[in-house]
Amino acid sequence: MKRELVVTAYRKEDIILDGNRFLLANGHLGYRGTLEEYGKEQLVSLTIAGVYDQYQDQWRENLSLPNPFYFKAHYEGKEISVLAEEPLSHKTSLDIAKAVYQRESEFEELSISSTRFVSHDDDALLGERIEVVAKQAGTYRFRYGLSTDIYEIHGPHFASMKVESKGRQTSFRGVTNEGKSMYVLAQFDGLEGTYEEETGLYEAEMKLKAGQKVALDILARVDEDKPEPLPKKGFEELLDASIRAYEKKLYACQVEIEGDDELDFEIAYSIYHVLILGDKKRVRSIAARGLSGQTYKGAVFWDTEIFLLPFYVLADPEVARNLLLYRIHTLEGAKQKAKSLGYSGAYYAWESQDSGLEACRSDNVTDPVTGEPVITYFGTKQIHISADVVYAIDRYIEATGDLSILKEGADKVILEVARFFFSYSFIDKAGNRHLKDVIGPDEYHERVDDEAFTLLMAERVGKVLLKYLHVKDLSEEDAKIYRLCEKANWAKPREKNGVIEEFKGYFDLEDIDVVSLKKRLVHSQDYWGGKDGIATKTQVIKQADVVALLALCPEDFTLKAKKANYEYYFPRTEHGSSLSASMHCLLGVSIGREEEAYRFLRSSSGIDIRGAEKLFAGGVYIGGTHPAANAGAYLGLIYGFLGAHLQEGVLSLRPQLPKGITKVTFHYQRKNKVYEVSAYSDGRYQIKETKL
Ligand code: IFM
Repeated sequence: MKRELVVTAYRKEDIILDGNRFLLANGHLGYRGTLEEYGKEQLVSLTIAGVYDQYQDQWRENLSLPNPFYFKAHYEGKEISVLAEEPLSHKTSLDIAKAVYQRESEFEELSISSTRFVSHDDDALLGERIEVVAKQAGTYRFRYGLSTDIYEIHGPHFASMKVESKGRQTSFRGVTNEGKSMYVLAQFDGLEGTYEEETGLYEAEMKLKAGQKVALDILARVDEDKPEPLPKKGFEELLDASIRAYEKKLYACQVEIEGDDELDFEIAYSIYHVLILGDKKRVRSIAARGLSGQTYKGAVFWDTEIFLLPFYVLADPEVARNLLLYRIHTLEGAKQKAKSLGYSGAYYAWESQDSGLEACRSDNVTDPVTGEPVITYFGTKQIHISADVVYAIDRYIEATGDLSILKEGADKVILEVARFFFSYSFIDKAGNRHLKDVIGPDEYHERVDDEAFTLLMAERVGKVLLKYLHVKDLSEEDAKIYRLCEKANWAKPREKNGVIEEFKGYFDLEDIDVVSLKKRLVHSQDYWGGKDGIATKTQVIKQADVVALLALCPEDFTLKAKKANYEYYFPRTEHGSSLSASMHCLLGVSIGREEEAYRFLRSSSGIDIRGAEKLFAGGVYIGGTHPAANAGAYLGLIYGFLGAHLQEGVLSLRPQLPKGITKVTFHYQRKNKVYEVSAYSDGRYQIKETKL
């Protein structure tokens, strides 16, 4: 069973990819998989979740902190690093069963190896051990320390910074443009370097014999508002504690696949990338690019509710609950957004940060040739986000039976979202409610009317409200919303031969296939949607939209409808978003297109290993890890192929394993107990309690 991602060659062109695929994180902090000698050009970044800052009128984004793991070696005055010369050999690895990163590089003059962790035991902590073996006798110089040469997309975010050294420790205090104090404290043991005030780095020079080894242990911690001391424990003890804590998390959700080693590894790798983002301690959500940097402003999208939540419902229901609590806590922001646009109720931010206010901007995309903004309306028109939040609350309660979330404020979320949809919609002469001027998950067609996904998800909000809220408990004003839900007559999207029209007028657009359309691109990074994109006036869509609707609400559609819609939309979908594949996988399995579904599964599960995803959308860097696709791979396997269904804590399966797979074993958590499920190719399965 392979549980290590290993890359054995050094390729400059993979610097960004490696930063993503070797990422370490613990739900609170993330450290990109970059080498010690790297700086901001190589996208070095220590990221913290939930802390944002805005510099001048630039995009508000999550913070990047100083890098405690900077280290560069010199031999006889010459820099020895992958940046200066080709290494004789190079190996980077990530142990996804332990959440430990390692690097080994061999040069003529020395070899360097490192072991790194971002602690799963104490989430403020991270550590690294660097070892250098001299291969030639001579003078070696090492520069290391807490480097402020960090990657920021829309910075600088620290209005003031103070770096000080006291013996083996360096402390950083930065105050952001928004006035938040951040602290990083790093300790360097093993080398007796001299501190340089100007750079904030240490320099150690020494004569070494051939074969002689030196080691540097680095421990660092990150604090908000108030600095804390480092623990008085050594590197090994802390590394060990982190491994044990991570193993416990993993044990509760591990998956093993017999008969398909590649998928087995990719699913394990996908789980790693989702598991390292969950935070049990804090009410936080998960950003679209996780903790891999500042792409998408570190903001939370519908990705969390639709793709990540079903993973956590099985893997760690406490984290799932926290994800929903985040939406409850940001209800005020959603209400303010609705109000600012002239609506009542709660309109959740398309790109949500700490307060829930809208972080999405109309200049999110730029023209790759002119550099001018391509105006998009995601932030004001992608109203399905509010319905997605309610959908997730409903699914969470259905699966766990945890009605207490309603009292925690989910009842208010449902009510305010319903209020929003009534204020956004209008009633035609026949008494049907319509939603005009919206954007569905297919973002290439903007400002369309009666978008199917949005319309049906909005209708669902009313049903959820009637299911969980009781009119007798509501104020007179709120009872009006209840009654509106009872009698609301939502318009039905048009259908042709059983195919649901994605939005009004969609069937009248030019019908062209994706490959032919692509030939119309003038620049490879041109944005396909917006006002003048190549897809705008065609039926080519960005990602699963109607397909997503059918995959998410399978009980509402017949097999015939699922087949008709899948077959119609599949060839018209560009899959320009990494979210698309898993929805196709889920629907594909349900209509017997297993082979295609398997290909979609692999496209999600291998996404961050292969790094084949788009790095730019209309000139804007959108790289990083893809938590929603990683979670989507899990959904495709567990909820799709295995047909898992959790109802009030009781799990049932309907296994239809992909060809060649003989057995899938997975763990899930329920009321602090871990259960092991084994599913076989003949459709049998068994569930038993298990212990670490
Ligand atoms: O939420 C998605 C959206 O559906 C497509 N663009 C990227 C976003 C973040 O993953």
